[in-house]
This record gives sequence, C-alpha cells and structure tokens, in this order.
Amino acid sequence: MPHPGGTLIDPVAQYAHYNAIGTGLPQLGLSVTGGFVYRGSAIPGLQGKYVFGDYGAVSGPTNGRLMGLEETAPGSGVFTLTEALPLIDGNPILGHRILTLGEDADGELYVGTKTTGGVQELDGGLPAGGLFKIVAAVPGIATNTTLEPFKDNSIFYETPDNSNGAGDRLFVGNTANGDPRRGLLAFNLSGIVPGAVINTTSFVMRVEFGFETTPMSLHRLLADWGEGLSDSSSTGGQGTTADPPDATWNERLFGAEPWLEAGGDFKPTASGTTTVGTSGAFTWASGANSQMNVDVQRWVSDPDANFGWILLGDEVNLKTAKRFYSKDMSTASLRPKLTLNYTPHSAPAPPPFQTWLATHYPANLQGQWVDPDGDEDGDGIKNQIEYAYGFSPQSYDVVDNFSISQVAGPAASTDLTVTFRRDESATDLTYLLQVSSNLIDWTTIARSTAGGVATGENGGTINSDATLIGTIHLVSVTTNLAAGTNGKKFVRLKVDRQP
Ligand SMILES: [Ca+2]
Ligand SMILES: [Ca+2]
Ligand SMILES: [Ca+2]
Repeated sequence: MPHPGGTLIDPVAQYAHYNAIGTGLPQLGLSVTGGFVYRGSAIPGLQGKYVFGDYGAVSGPTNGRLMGLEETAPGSGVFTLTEALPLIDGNPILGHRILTLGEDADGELYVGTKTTGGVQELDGGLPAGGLFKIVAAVPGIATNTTLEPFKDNSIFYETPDNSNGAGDRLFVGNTANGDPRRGLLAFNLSGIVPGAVINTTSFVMRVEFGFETTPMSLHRLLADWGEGLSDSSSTGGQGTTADPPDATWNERLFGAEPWLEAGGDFKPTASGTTTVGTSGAFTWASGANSQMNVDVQRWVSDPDANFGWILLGDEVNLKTAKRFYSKDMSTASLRPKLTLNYTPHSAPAPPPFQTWLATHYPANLQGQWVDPDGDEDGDGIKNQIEYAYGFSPQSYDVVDNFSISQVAGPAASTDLTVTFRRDESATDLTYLLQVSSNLIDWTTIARSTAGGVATGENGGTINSDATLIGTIHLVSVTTNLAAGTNGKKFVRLKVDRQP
C-alpha cells in the first residue's frame, strides 16, 4: 500500500504456502487473488471485511478458498486473517481455483473460477469454470459448513508453565507417569448469523500415535484462553515454555490470567464422548438434541460465550495419551474438522416471490434471472403479472379477471367499474389501479399493499374485495366520471415489487 510519506508500509497480514514449513507463518494457501472490502448487504457477517481468494488453497491445490481480513479493532492497525468464510455450497470451493473477484454497484461480490489446470488440460478440452455471485445462505434451507479450529493448544499437568500454541500436534490423555495433558479447541462461527438453527454437529480429529484405545470427551469451556507461538515440535509431548497469550495448566492466558481451577474451567458433564484408537480419524458426532449441538447453538447465538471445548482423555489409567494433529499441521486433511448442518435464521419465511420462482422455475439456480416482462406461455400475461395474479408463467391462462364496464350515472355522468385480481400471499407487491385521459398522467383510484385489503382513493370506491379461490381475491372498484370529464379513459393495473 502507498504510504502518505511515499514509502511502503509492512504487510498487515501474511501467510505461507500450504506446504512451506518453518516460516513461522500459518500455512494457508498457494497464491493470493486480490479482492474487495465487502460493502454489500446480503451477508451481514462479511461487512467491512476484505474478502479475497486463494487460487488453490489448504485442502489441496485444486480447491480455491475464500479468505477474509479485518481490522481487529477499528484503527488498531492489527488485522485478523480469517481462513474460512462459511458460505452456501462450501468453502473451500471444491474443484475450483479462484482466478478473480469482482464487485457490483451494490457492493455484492463475484468470484471467477476455473476447474482445471489450464493449458495443460487442453487435451481434455478447455477448462470449465464460471462466474459466481457470493450469496447468503437461503433462509429456511439447511446447509453444511466445515470449519477448522481458529485456535488450539495443549496444556500439561507436570509442566504447568508449558504450552504448545503453534505446535502442529495436540497432546491429550495420561502419560506412562500418570501426568495428564489436555487439548483446547475453539471455532470461529461468525459466518453463521445468530438465529440459525444448528441441526447436527460432527467433529473429527486425527491421531498420529497412541498406546491404548480409550474414551475421550469434549467439555464446554467456560472461560477464554490463548494460543501463542510456543512450539514443542511434533514429538514434544511435554510442551515448551509458554509464550503469551498461550494457555497453560494453571493459566488461561500465561502471565496474565489464571484459570479459576487448574487444568481449565469447563462444564463437568461431557458434551460428547467417543472411543479413540491409536491412529487414524475419530469422530464425535451428535444429533439434534445432543449436548454438542446445544454447545454450538449457544456459541452461534452468544458469540461472547464461545470459548470452545476442552478435550479430556482417560486420566485414571496410564498410557492413555494420544498425539493428535492440530490446526497448525501443514497437511490440511490431517487437521481437526468441525462439520455443521444448520438452517440459516429460520424465523422469516422465504420472500413470496422466491417461493413462486422456486415453484415454477425449479431448475433455476438461486439468483438466476427470470424476466419480469417475459411471457413464456404466450397468454399475454407478463411474468410479474402472472405472479401478481397467482398464475403459472408456464401454463396458458384464459381468464385474467381484469374487466371494465360502464353504466350511465346521474346528471350525464358515467360510473366506471373495474375488477382485478390480487394474491394476498404476494406480500412484496403493491397493486395500483390507475386511470388516465392521455396515457401520460395516471391517477390511482385503488391500491393494495403488502397483501392488505384494497382501499379507494381519488374518487375510487371499493365495492368488494372478496376471496375468489385460496389466497386470490377479486377486487371491484367504481369511480364516477362527472359530465365533462367522462370522455375517453384508459385504465391500467400497475404492480410494483419490492426486492
Ligand atoms: Ca495451535
Ligand atoms: Ca404469461
Ligand atoms: Ca400463465
């Protein structure tokens, strides 16, 4: 970045190649694809973040990953790198490499990708790819996301000032001497908007080495804790001198804050238990009503209470300790993985127009364009009016229930009566019945807003607004055209939709 003084300032954030060991940097990706500060409205959790891509990131060079960078506190000059943005259809974007990001006038973001390696793939045809809009998860439709811990650490009973914050292994369970070690793991759930319902929770950790097959339990932590730069190496099962803000056996933030109880402050009742063998992947899984699910639900609803889990082994018998891979492991597939199935903020029903589109255009992807002025079924009723009438845009409708009649009124006046159809479930529409003498100046004589009963104005009188069938109403409106004003008249129904 250019500096006002004309020089460059240091990078505000850095990471290393996913296979570059020993740099002291998190090994997150392959190549940065520049992006934008998100100024859109569709995904509140992204606002103010610098969203960028990695060409082919942590889970293998063919999978691009969206990344986020935000200032920890405004003006602090300290930036937090977010490895994963939980988005619909997943992140990383499996099988796609990120080539470019774009932004529209509303501040919403787009990602350009390709699926294969480029020119060397020409034998098999040109690489596939596409331009995708980043959209919010659809309310009411369940989706999956997989997260790695954003911090993890080990604490050691017999070396209470030791830790292993940056180490690529976690040590949990009893040693041959009966000295327990415990694992701490926390997850950044900020991409899931509060109000979401967590349906299922599954947590996988991978063991590199152990002596015995024993049960191991996750307990919800009750206080925050730190992960510093201490690194006792892959076989350093005693840890090494803690580096603030590392957690230790006695202190949740080394040199600053003790635990209330040595060994960590956590719920005595386990949230989940599984039997862990001496090598391979082991899963703590839970259904809807289990305590692990309740924990994650709590963390989503109350981020200030999200301190993660402590992993405890068998601390009665000897040699129950396991050497797990931590989130700092260079090989991404070996890191801990939390997979959630959740239903985004289910309270508001999907917008009625989205429901109508999903009913009549089931093959269309979310966000795919449908022309509101189109008339695919050739019945002369444009798509937006098909929606307003509760019709199908793909079947020919014979009667559109729009009619005009006139009878002589008193003193050479004319009573003009118009009927139109409205769908009370189309709460995103405003129906305006309008008259004009010149096709330029239009006067509204009746309106219905947000599914409400029609009201008259400017001399329009509602005769009836009665149910025709289901949610469809037929509205009858009369206006009196006084002598001298009752020449040629045009009538139209104007339908506006709020996005
Ligand atoms: Ca760690
Ligand atoms: Ca039509
Ligand atoms: Ca139709």
